[in-house]
Amino acid sequence: MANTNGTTSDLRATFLGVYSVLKSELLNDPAFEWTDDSRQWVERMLDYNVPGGKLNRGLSVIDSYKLLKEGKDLSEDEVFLASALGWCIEWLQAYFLVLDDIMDNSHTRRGQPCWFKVPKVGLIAVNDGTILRNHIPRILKRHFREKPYYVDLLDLFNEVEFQTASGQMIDLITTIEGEKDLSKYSLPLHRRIVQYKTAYYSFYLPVACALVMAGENLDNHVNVKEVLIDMGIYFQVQDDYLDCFGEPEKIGKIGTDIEDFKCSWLVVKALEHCNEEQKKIIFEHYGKADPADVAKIKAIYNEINLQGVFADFESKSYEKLTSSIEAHPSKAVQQVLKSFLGKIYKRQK
Ligand code: GPP
Ligand code: MG
Ligand code: MG
Ligand code: MG
Repeated sequence: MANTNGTTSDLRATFLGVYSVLKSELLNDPAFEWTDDSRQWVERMLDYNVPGGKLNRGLSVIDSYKLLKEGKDLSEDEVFLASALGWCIEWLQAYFLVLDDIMDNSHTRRGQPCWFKVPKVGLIAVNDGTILRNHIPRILKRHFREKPYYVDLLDLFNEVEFQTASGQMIDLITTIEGEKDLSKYSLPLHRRIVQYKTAYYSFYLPVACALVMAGENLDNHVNVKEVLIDMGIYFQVQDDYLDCFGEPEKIGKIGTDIEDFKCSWLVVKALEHCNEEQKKIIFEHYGKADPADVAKIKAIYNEINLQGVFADFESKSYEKLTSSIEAHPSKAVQQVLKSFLGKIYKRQK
């Protein structure tokens, strides 16, 4: 049975089964002298932070690998390996989110308090992030060491992590206290931030993992990468939109972009569409924690119908992405990209 993500519930169950295997390997890693306390801490930390999301990135590795194999049935071993790579991306995502929530001073994530907000966790979460990050090469070493593409995988994860951390850096330094300057917020700056902080790890990485596992050389797939980066940018614009206009119960988090003075797509578009009077109000009240300031910004977003501006962007992006996908010579690759786009178009969470 296919659910709304186009993934069968069977596949999801298999994928979750692989999580249990990987977790138990990590909790018995011979490189550390475990105690009951330490094992329990890591197990609780993993269960809290790794499997609770939509799992889109992880499941996409298996979906993409299948499509690249053009309908041939996958062996049990191939399903396990594609799932393990999918989980490496989910681990990477967990690591990013644990730290991002501290940096963004967020409250909730996936419908529960952010990990650093949990009693007795606090800034231990920083080290937990480091542990999560270190689990990735351990998973890869255990399951892929003998593969001819092992180095390519390590290199891919390293490159993508560097790109993401660099994107996060520019996301953060635009908000430095005392240097807040809305006049530098523009569409090109927004694009640069979101391309690096989101698109590589969320969109390029799952397909790149599947391509590497299928024996492909990534240098031969630059055009696939370009489409995925554009899709990732569209995805982060949706994230920025949902931060303000999404339902917290559906997206599982409470937005903080206005309070945090983020270079969000919404504020960039608001500055483009507002009149001088509204602009003055935005300059005065953006980036303040007081709910009264936030309400003033949201009122302007409504006055200038940002929801309509976004709806327009959404349909235009869909059209553009679809035509770039259809320009690709391989039908299998087209299917991979279309399945990605289908999963995120008009998403509410
Ligand atoms: C999403 O930004 C970007 C990330 C989660 C990457 C974080 C990278 C690190 C190196 C820590 P966001 O803050 O808009 O995401 P969300 O809205 O989910 O908090
Ligand atoms: Mg955040
Ligand atoms: Mg952030
Ligand atoms: Mg966000």
